[in-house]
Amino acid sequence: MAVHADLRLVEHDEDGIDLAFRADVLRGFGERQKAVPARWLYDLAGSKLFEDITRQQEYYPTSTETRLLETNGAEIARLTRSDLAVVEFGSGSSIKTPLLLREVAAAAYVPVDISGEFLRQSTRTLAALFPDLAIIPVEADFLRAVQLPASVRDMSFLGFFPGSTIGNLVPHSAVDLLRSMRETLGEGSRLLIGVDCLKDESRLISAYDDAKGVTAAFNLNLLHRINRELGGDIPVGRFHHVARWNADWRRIEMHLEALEDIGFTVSGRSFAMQKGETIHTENSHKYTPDQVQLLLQAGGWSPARFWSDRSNDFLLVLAQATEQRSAP
Ligand code: AVI
Repeated sequence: MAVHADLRLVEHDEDGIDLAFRADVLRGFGERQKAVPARWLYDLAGSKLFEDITRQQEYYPTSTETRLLETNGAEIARLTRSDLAVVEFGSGSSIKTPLLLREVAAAAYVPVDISGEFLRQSTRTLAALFPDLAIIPVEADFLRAVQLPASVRDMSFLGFFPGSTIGNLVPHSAVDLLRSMRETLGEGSRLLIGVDCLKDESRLISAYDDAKGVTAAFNLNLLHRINRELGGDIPVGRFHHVARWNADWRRIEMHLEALEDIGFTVSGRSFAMQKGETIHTENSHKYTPDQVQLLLQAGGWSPARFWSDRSNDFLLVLAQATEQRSAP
């Protein structure tokens, strides 16, 4: 087993409060349309609930992408080099990673994730599955360029960004992220990315509002987290989960809707919400293949190969870092 710690610390105040979390919540609650960045949905409980979502029958992206990786793994391996370091962005529990690591000739695996606890857990699981692989976790916000550990710097890199997490960013931030990944991985690198495609609205709504209420619990967990970590007294039971299709932006939006007029405090600041008012907690953009191509190109990546399922529900794309040269 080769597990190296290269963990960066998130900034906390003297009471152990995550300063970035508090700043985002207080700013977001002060806006006309209340909103909290979706990254805060993923504490340990949120990450576990998300894993549970991926097992719900209505949530097709995970099963579809898994099949695409299983079916096309050998071809992906042929299109990538040996002495490879697989760098997974937002690795979470690294559930799909074994599918890739079994196929490509990887000498090292670098999971990059903001959740340290989750990162450590998944690192242990993968180390047991791949005893000869160097696993070098990096606790960092992958939305910015990340400095890769010195021990892998001479390897060729395959970025791995499955799950259509790119869809959780508004398009201009998605392009910024692709550029950051290009900066992190550098010249000659490749990126394997999964993107959820535009489809029938009713299927999308049930995928984000499953019958067992797992997505609802995932969304409401954010309020529990705020209460627990930021000293809040939000009456969680007076909110409910809403999944909406926004046709202009071609995205599913998750909101937490107040069921009655309420008041609460967070970190000593008071907030009020009227019945029907919402806190916007997540966007999940859905793209056509042409839009995926444009997004990647704008982010500094040249798509080399697209794989899709029969119903074109989901796309897996292998792209290479576009050579940097002057424009004509
Ligand atoms: C992580 N991300 C790609 C999921 C999605 O489908 O947008 C998050 C999610 N939210 C609710 N269900 C799933």
